[in-house]
Amino acid sequence: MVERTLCIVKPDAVAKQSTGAILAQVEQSGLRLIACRMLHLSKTDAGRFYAVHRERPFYGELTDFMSSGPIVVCVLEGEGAIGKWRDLMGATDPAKAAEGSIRKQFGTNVERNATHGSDAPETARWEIGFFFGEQELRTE
Ligand code: 3AN
Repeated sequence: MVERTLCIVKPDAVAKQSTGAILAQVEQSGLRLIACRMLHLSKTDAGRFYAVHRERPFYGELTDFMSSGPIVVCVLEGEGAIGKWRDLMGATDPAKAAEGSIRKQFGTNVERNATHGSDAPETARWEIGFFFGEQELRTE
C-alpha cells in the first residue's frame, strides 16, 4: 500500500549540516519527498507535537531540545513508507541502531537522535496535518 509518513530532521542534525546527507539517503531508498520545509518550533508547539509523551519523564527535555533550533519537516511517500522510513532510521537509541541506519550514522543519544518518523497510519495523518496544508501536499 502506498503510504505517507512524516520525517523530521531534528535540531542536532540540522546544526551539524547533515540535512542534505540524510535526505539523500531517503531518496536513494526509493521514498519520494513530496513536501519539505525548514522551521523553528516554539516550546509550546513542540509540546503540542509531542503531547502523547507528556506523562513521560523526558517530556520537558525533549520539547526543550526540539525547540532549540531549526528543524526540517518532510512528507515521504512510497510503498509501505511508514515502516520503510522507520527501518531506515533505526532504533530510537543510536547506540542500539543497526549499522548503516540514519540514527547510527548521525545520532548522538536517545534524545539527540537526528530524525523522527511516524509510527502508524493514524499518527502519520495527524503529524502531517500538524505541519502541512492540502496545497503543499498536492502531487499532480
Ligand atoms: P521513536 O521516535 O523511535 O518512535 P519514542 O516514540 O519512544 O521513539 O520516543 C519519542 C522521542 O522521544 C524519541 N524520538 C526520542 O528523541 C525521545 N526519547 C525517547 N526516550 C527518551 C529518553 N529516555 N530520554 C530523552 N528522550 C527520549
